[in-house]
Amino acid sequence: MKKTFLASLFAFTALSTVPASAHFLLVYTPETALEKGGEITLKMPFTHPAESGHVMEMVEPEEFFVIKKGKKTDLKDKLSVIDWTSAENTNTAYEATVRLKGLGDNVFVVQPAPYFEGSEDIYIQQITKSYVNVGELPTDWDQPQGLKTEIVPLIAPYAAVAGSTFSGVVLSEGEPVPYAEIEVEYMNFEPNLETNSFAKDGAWESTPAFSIRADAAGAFTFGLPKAGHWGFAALGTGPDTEFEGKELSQDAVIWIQANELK
Ligand SMILES: [Cu+2]
Repeated sequence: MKKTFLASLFAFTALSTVPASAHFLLVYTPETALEKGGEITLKMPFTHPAESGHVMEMVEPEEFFVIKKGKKTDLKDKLSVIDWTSAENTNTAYEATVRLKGLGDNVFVVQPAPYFEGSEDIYIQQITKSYVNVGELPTDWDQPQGLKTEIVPLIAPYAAVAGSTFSGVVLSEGEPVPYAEIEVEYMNFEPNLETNSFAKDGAWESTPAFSIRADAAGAFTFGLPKAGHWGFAALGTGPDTEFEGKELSQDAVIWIQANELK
């Protein structure tokens, strides 16, 4: 009896003790479902979007590309350095302006260089995907992109609905990751593409950082209480576990947009 109580107490503690500040690499554009193509700009700060928190210094990403109709196009020459400002600080980030041609899904992938997090004495590398659809033609969103680690959506990331759910499967080298630890955050402070900063006021007064687990098959489902952009980060699911003699957390990040039903 006592043991059961303690076990449940521990389970509760484990669920409710969530890192107050989760790191997320953004690959942000305001509208992820477009009627037609044209130029869009993606902003890529490495920061804490739920609280307009610390912006971490970014160096040039190792890879930046888009996949469309299964074809990979390198976009590294589109990257340029910007300064990103949060309520806490300003630091180096990246942006890219790209032209979307034709109908279908554009799957943007950033593989940043490992970032050294001094407070934890580890490197963090968040391999991040975001999706922009043109003309309501689904082409690529349900496919894995062959990344070292990634979250494969089971619901189109640009067509999720507020009040409904989002589901995905966590993969490491193409294989599901049972019971993967996933952090979920809401983009509470709207990014301003003109000023390269977060909005002053948040959509919510306080934003919980949600910590969930995938199931035995590496799949998870999360309810989306509010319209907007949601980030999911599977922690340490990549095959690389060491960088320059230190522990590396190679994470899989996906961004989705929950829409209000009209
Ligand atoms: Cu941080």
